Amino acid sequence: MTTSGNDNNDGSGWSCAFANVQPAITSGTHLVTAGTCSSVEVWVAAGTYKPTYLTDSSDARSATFQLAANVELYGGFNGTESTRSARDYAANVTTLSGDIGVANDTSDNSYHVVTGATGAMINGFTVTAGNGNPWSTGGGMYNSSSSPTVSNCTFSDNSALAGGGMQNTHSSSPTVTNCRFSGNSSYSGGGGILNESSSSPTITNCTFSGNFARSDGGAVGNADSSPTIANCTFSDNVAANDQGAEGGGMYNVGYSTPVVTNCTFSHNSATGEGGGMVNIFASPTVTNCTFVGNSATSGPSYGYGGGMYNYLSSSTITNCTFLANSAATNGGGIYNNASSPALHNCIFWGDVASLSENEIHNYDALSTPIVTTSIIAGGYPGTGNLDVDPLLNPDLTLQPGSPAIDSGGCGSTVTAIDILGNARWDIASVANAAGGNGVDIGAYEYQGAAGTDTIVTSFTCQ
Ligand SMILES: [Ca+2]
Ligand SMILES: [Ca+2]
Ligand SMILES: [Ca+2]
Repeated sequence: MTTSGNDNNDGSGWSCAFANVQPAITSGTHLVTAGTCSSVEVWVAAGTYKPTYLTDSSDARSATFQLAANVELYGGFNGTESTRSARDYAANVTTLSGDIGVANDTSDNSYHVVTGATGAMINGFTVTAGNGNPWSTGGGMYNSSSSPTVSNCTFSDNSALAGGGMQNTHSSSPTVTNCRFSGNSSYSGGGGILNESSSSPTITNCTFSGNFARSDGGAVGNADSSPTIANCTFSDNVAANDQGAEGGGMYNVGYSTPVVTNCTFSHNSATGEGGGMVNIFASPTVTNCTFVGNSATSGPSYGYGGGMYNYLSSSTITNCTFLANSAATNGGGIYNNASSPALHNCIFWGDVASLSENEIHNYDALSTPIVTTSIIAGGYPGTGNLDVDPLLNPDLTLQPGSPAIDSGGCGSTVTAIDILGNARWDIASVANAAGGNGVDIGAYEYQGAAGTDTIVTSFTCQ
């Protein structure tokens, strides 16, 4: 379909394309229902498209792109391609815009630009200008009891009561890959994405930047939800209000147990607690991640846990690097309240707290983190811990001679690859930690110097 098409066409080729997306989805659904096809691809040429499907015939703002099972929506064509692989979605920007009604006036825009469906796919679009406010969630995309596949999409400048870019609710677990969430905002939680009510998407190779939540979870909020998040970056996201918002990068609450691997959290901020991540009644598994320059900003009543804030949480944190995070009060690196995370093979260095405990602050006697084979500025009790400059490069990789090299310990959460996907390995000339097998401390494994360093074993470290 193209912006110059006609909805009376049959959509079988570029010369007889539809003009709007929804008639193409409907036509595709008919083909699937009739048994003509098991699935249908809808190809959409560059341009800007507005939603036409009303979920409430009395409310123009209910207009949405309603996805359908087995109808795969692909954007990014120039309108001449004969194969899907010939499209270039970066060059041929294909926008699904919720800016209906008065142009550039968001107050009359669609509540949800896109509404998902299980078995549906959306791939290669920019989704923008959704506005769920004041009462709706999921400004960019709304998934309720539906788990579509979302790939190669940009969600930008959407807003909602919650889940500004995307809301996943009632057991919705979409697969979200190679997507970008920027400039989305929510009045309450989850500026970029809010997952709630047993919704546990798989989110891979995504970036979250410049999203905002007025309450909790500038980039991502998880409530009773346990997404799997890998190879993602969270930067410059903000949770802010004057009452103490939490989790600039990620906010986990209510028995959520997300698995977060190979991710970076940098320069996120929260006015209340946890510039990088907050865990409340929630215990994520965080592996091979970096927390750099995140901040909890508002003292004296708030500002706890620049990198991470834990309350009634027992997170498992392995091979993570905390650097230059800051707290306006306590716990520049991490703040534990009735929480005892397991910190294994981690670096806490150069974090700053205005009042006390630059690196690890334990608020009460119930907070007894187990810290092992880690480098902690100022030291920390535990097996194999070091208080020595980890010799980090500006990109957080290890310099030659770093004391982090081969100083990590084994364990079930130690992975055979690091944050970059490089192998973890044992350098012959460097002594290993007691009980270790050559794994380094921190998110990055030192890759050695060619002709100098020798791998002495294949890596097994359980
Ligand atoms: Ca408008
Ligand atoms: Ca090593
Ligand atoms: Ca060694």
